[in-house]
Amino acid sequence: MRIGKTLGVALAALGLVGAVVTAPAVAAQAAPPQIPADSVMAHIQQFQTIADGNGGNRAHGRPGYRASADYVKGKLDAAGFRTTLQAFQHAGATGWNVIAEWPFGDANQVVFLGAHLDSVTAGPGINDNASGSAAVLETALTLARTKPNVQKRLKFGWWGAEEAGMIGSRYYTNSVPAAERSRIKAYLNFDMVGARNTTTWGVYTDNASLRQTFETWFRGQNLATRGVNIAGRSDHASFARIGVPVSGITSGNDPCYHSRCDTVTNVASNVMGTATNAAANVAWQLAGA
Ligand code: DPN
Ligand code: ZN
Repeated sequence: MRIGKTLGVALAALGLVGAVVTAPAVAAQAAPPQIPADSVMAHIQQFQTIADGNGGNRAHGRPGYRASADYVKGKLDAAGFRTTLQAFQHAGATGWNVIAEWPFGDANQVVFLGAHLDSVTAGPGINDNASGSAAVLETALTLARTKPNVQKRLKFGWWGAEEAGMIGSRYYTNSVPAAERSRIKAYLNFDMVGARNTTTWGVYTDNASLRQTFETWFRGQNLATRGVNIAGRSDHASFARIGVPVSGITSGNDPCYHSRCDTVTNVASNVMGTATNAAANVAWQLAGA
């Protein structure tokens, strides 16, 4: 039924209703997305430029953070998302979470993807975590571009002040009304997903079924995985705390972790492409696209 409906929509869009066409060429429109690495790297470059123009970082309370939030929100707004800048206070400075909702699918069943948008003050934070921010952003933009039929509601979050102790995501989950908590069926975290020379992908072990969904996708790409336990070190912990099933992925070791050299040259295009397609394919699957 799903294929029939998608096919019909695709035919209508092409103005081919009533014409004789071969099915395979059109059915390809319902396939999971293939996101070009270049599209993701364009965001990475923008985050680097933002850091360069704002004292070399994108940290909480610094102008590079607000510029990062404005960049993400600007892209989402232009793509037709319903977006929110959620302000919070931490250490005498205002921080912001950027939240976007794709207003289709069952609002009682939410699939949430997120990444922290802040860097440390020491550097531009490109692997940590322009990488996850760009992967989630391009996934959201691809959703808006391709408009698959979704059964569940997709939401996206870019968290502030993670480096100060998951402050933004904790603020968000504390603000979620109790009735809404059980509607969030999965939260997937993307933190450090672009490291050069990544050979084995880390998949968070928190939830067996979500973990398996990622692992199956990586296996299909002939990519090796290992189970990782990030515990309380990133924003999935804020969601786990309110009872949401969580997972996520991360790339390999990173010698520039929390340093000045965590620049665009610290991430690889092919790794970013893999991370983004993992995010999108798993999100599409979980949302029943
Ligand atoms: N990205 C680290 C941080 O924000 O400091 C946390 C982390 C460690 C995430 C290891 C993934 C893997
Ligand atoms: Zn991080």
